[in-house]
Amino acid sequence: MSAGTPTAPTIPSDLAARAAEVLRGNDLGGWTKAAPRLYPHQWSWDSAFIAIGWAHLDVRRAAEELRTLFAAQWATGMVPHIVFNPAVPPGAYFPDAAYWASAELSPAAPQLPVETTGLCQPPVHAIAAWRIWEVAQRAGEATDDARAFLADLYPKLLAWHRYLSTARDPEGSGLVTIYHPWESGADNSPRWDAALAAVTVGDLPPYTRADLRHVTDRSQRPTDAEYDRYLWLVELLKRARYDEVAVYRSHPFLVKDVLFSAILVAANEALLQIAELVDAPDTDRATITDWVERGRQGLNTCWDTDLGLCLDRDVRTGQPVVTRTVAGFAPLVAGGLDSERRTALLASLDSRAFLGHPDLRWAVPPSTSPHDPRFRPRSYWRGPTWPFMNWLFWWALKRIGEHERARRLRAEALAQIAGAGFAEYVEPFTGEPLGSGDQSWTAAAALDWLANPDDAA
Ligand code: 2M8
Repeated sequence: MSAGTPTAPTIPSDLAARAAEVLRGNDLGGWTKAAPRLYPHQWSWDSAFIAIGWAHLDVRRAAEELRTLFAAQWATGMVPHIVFNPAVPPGAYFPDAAYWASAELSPAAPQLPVETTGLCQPPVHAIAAWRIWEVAQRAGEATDDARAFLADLYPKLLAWHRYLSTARDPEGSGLVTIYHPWESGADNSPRWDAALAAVTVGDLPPYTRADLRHVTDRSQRPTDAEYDRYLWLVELLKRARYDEVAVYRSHPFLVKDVLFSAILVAANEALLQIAELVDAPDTDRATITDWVERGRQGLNTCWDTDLGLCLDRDVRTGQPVVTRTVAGFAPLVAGGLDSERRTALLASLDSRAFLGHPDLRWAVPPSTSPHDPRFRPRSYWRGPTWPFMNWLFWWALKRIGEHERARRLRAEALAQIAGAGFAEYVEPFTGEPLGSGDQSWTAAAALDWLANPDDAA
């Protein structure tokens, strides 16, 4: 099936039931593992997408997912990228809680026994919280409980967004700085190659990777050289005791991440809706509105006319990061586009570099464009397609009124899940499922799409 061919996928009637089984299988009561073995902890942005899935099964359980995550929020407002599962034996996931030692090193970290990493991930949480509310409303479950959940979460979300808009953007650029590729969620994307190449790995204690025990085909996971750099960056963050000012002064990896920043813009718009619902003070609303505007202006400064994409910026060199990845479509997620920018972005999306590539098995965006020289179809964020990314772009297209494109993307993405199962990621040409099976956020995306057939466009 080529990208240009209209598809009429057959969606198995039990797909929603199977998706629900995946979530239930990964449910540890109050929070959900990102995947059964490869990811046995609670991941921040996975959790937000997972909550959307839960909303279709049990609104209270959906709310609980976010509540558990935010119980581990740092005093700085940061929502940590992983909240560790104390029941996981040492060595089963690496680097583990003891390695990060966040409570020992930083007064801002949550108190033991809660243990987390010292990094964060894209802020999709307000988007998820609002989606839960929408689902509850549709199901006639927009109860006092659901409203109380949003009222309770609102100040935490505000503190989270404030942290990102200040500590992570001391320049006031509207763009969020990440300290580590893990913060982008797109770990080994070519977006990080140049900044990582500039990192000199120092005296790193020996370590054993746990991921390769679960995914034995090494080509699907980051390389050892990449892992050395990931761990060296963690080492440096630990030496700075996770202190933002110290990190900003000395850290060798500081990059303005456009997709992260665009998600923050969209999340701020969701936060405005929540603010309205919970009757937050006008001053909060004015602040959030400023963040939205600043974020969009920041993204405007990252536009690359030749590629028709938005590019990350390396803070250390001041240079744009020239790559063709799905992150380049960040302004579609941020919204508020003028017609020229919108036309250019949609042309890039439809082009042979992305959805119009004739060899795609399903017309869903590859993480890295097959036209990028560093494209690798089986290697993690260097080419494969990611079901929850399809959800994010479907949601974004709908939000900006591109209903027909959203409808097509949803149909193709569902056909992919019907064909490849609840895989973590998928080879874009062959449709081979890669990484972990039974990945929670893949199941959550399926549940959200299947619960609302009228929501297709
Ligand atoms: C992947 O990242 C983790 C590190 O955070 C890993 O490779 O061990 C990424 O795909 C990330 O976006 C995701 O949140 C996580 C869990 O699904 O796995």
